[in-house]
Amino acid sequence: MHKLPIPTELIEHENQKLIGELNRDFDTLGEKLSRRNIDIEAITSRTATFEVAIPTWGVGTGGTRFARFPEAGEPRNLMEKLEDCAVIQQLGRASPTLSPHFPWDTSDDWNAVLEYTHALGLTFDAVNSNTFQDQPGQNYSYKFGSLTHHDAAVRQQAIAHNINCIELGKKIGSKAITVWIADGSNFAGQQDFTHSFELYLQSMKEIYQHLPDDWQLFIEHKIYEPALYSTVIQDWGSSYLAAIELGNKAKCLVDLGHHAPSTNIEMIVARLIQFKKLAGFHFNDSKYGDDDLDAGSIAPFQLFLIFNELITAENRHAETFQPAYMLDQSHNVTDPIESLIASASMVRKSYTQACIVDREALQNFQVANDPMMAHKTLTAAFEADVSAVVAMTRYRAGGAIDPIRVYRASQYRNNKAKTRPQEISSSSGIV
Ligand code: AFD
Ligand code: MN
Ligand code: MN
Repeated sequence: MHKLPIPTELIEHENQKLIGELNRDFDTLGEKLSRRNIDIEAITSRTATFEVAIPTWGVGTGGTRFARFPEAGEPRNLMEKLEDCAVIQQLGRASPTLSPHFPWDTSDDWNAVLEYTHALGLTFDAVNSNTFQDQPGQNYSYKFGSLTHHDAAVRQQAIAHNINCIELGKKIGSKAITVWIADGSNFAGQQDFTHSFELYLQSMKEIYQHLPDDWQLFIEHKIYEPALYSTVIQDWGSSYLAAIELGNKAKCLVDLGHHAPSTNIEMIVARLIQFKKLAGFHFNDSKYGDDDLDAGSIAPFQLFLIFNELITAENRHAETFQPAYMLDQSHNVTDPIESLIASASMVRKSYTQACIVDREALQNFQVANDPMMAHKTLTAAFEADVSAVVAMTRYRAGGAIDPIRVYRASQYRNNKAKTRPQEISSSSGIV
């Protein structure tokens, strides 16, 4: 095992100061839960199994379409991104996998990348293709679309890129590709909705043919942006239709920020689970659109309700139920490492809360047409402070009881600022 970025002694030293308090909080919670016939140890073991992938693009400072304010010590290449992901995992212990984005994550020595990744105790999750941006040296522009462009040559270029992503993914041990396209229109009348969807299906079928048997194809829908009037895969309906057309290996990925405000996302999740088409999630939070804020920072109840659907399915052992979980956020005003640690912890917390819902009581109240008690049963789980369980999973796995405190004490970013110079440009980032 490669030397991990944060000194183990520092984690132990900081944990020593907090373990007494954590044990007391854990015991108090254990006692409360036992009154509801819930064994805290069983819940803690279950929580420890919940993992969420880190996107390689998440460890850099994000940006809006107005500007990006890069920080000193930002990772400049895949190896440095890997190191930052290792910090997140070392302290938080909830995110041992990472999701690369091509061609952003290039390397001329994939063996070295793999060796370093494994030495840091990490592995690769789903790969992501990028046909929403032109790359230097590319023959054709994606300005007017990629997989759905009118010109077959542009579509072929986009298809070839996706196939290339699968090939790269095979080298690094991925088992899925996520396809999000920016194709759409800005003007009523600009695009023939039916024709563009036909072209999409045609292109995706070619990509699908190249999927290895044990791979999956994740379709990510998004209601708008950068296309502002219509997008080709605007919602879960189009995503579902495409997944059905393509076959069993194609599923629908839900990015929490990709819906109209006030959409009942947990219902979409329930439907996709019922019909075996839920691929997984890109977790983040939002108030207005694809805001890419930290998971659970604005609408924690919604996050809980989504996990409630997932746990319902997990408990039923829903056939083929193995969703992929990832954080997809843009950190514009915080240190990305801190935000990603906090977000991974937040999704674990929601998962834990959903695990302690008294499902038998809930079902009985539903059947008895008692909305008040059904609601109270559900919200009792949301109101429970299960942070001690989440902190205990970190501690027992060798992580930090208070990971942000240890991260700050480690001076990791300041030390990196000495070897990773600050980018001067203030170009716009991912929107
Ligand atoms: C864009 C999209 C989407 C996608 C990401 C990476 O909004 O969330 O997952 O790019 O491809 O931000
Ligand atoms: Mn996303
Ligand atoms: Mn997005």
